[in-house]
Amino acid sequence: MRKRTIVSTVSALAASAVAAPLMLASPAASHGFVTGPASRSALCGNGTVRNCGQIQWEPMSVEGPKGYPSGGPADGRLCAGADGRWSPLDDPRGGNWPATAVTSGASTTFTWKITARHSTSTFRYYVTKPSWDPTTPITRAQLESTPFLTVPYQGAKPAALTSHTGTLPAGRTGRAVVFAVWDVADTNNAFYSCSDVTF
Ligand SMILES: [Cu+2]
Repeated sequence: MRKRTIVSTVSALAASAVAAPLMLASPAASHGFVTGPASRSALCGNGTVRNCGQIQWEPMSVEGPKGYPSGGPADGRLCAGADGRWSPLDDPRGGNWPATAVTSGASTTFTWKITARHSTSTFRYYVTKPSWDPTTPITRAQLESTPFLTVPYQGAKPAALTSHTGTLPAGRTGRAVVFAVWDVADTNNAFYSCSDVTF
């Protein structure tokens, strides 16, 4: 009897030892981020940009409340999905984030690395207005009110490597930020991503 008790205690310990790392691992294993044109998360995750804080370890985790623009993250907290852990993504860094060259009015492909394939409503892509000041955090007023690209999924799950192609607005010069929104269908959350580009 005594021996049985010891054996079952040991198995319970073994079971919890297995379960704990899995529970810790799941947040980092989830979600997704824009790899091209490189998002701020991607640049922090691959070491191109330093002093990013925790986002460097999990660039795929910029998740916040959905409902942009009527809901969602507050102005000035859009790039971090209003998650304080990722607030360095909202820091304009004096307008000096590395920017990917894009062509105004041309077809452009946006690529996500997706590590958890959530059932999806839409992917939406917004760009800053020509009047945007790159030295200030991004607000709704600084973004075009209509996405230049909307991709409906109707609940389907995106592939691990997902690409969407759309046409950037014509007649643009200088720096801009593409603000990408991945609306998850079956949770209250969305993923947010800011990519600095230069026309
Ligand atoms: Cu996820």
